[in-house]
Amino acid sequence: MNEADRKRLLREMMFYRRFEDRCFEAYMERKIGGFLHLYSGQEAVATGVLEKARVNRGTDGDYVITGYRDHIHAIKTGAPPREVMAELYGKETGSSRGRGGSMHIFDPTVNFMGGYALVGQPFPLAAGLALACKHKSTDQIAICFLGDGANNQGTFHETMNMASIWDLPVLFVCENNQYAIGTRIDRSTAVTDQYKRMCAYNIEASQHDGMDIDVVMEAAEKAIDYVRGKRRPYFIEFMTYRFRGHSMSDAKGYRTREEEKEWEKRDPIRIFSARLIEEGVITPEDIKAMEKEIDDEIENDIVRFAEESPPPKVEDLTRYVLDDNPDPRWIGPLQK
Ligand SMILES: Cc1ncc(C[n+]2csc(CCOP(=O)(O)OP(=O)(O)O)c2C)c(N)n1
Ligand SMILES: [Mg+2]
Repeated sequence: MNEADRKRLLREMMFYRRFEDRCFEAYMERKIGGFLHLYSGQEAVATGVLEKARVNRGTDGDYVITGYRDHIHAIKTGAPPREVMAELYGKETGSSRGRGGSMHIFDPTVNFMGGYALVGQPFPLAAGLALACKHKSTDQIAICFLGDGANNQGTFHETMNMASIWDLPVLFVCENNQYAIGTRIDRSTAVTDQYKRMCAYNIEASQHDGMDIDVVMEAAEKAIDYVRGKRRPYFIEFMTYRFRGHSMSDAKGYRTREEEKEWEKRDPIRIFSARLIEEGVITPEDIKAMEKEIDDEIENDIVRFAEESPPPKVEDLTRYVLDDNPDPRWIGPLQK
């Protein structure tokens, strides 16, 4: 990867962190309502995996699907950040026209297939997307991100079994942040290394550091090549940590400050920026300038767009609910 791309990746992760910090602030100002699950700390996973996937290619790209902690996955797949922020604000210009909110970002124009509130829901949907790739005989694949807590759902086991016996081209990305809301993984799960569970389904699997984007990219590239080439499922597990609470109302009483501090030392942005400085790719001054540029973009373009956009009209309440009245942007591959 050349220097310009490495710089861009650092900027992307810094942008994602600031985007989410800004969401936190807007929530405190009561401009964003409902549930809000932030991704701070886990940026290297979505950024690194999707960097190696085919994203931002309209409907020719790979399919990406995830749970409710979805803003950054949507943006990296190609959903415009303005539309993601407007969705959080519940505005008509949002990616789901303001009807979905934080947990339901959806943009089929770039094959970002959501954003789901139900834990475990994306597994079978990802298998369906992979089955569609198989039927279409393209070399597209489906990529399904999910948390460690989702792996005890019935859908997980049903999907793994089916993906294996049907040879589905799907990459399962387990973001193991070691907690499901306030429950530490060893209190809910007999086998805490999630990749080990794949031997029950004859699915290739591996586990890696999810805080170092270079490690993530290297592992993701191999896994994606495997799925795309062999037309078989693969399960990749990244060990990571969320820096904020599960959602907005979380005092984090279930974990110690010492543990949090240990993981904060492994902040993916800190690790990668230190490495780029050491490599001579970037200077601390460049990073400061980047921060300022990102702040300006988020404030003066993205947040402004969300704030100035109109809310949905009351008379449009049921619009886009039934398929006889679809969103014009979504007519196309989905309707064929
Ligand atoms: C079917 C279902 N059961 C329970 C919940 C409540 N719930 C929301 S998030 C969550 C924990 C999921 O943890 P994990 O999969 O590790 O994801 P993380 O939040 O750590 O990213 C639970 C139990 C839900 N949303 N859906
Ligand atoms: Mg978790």
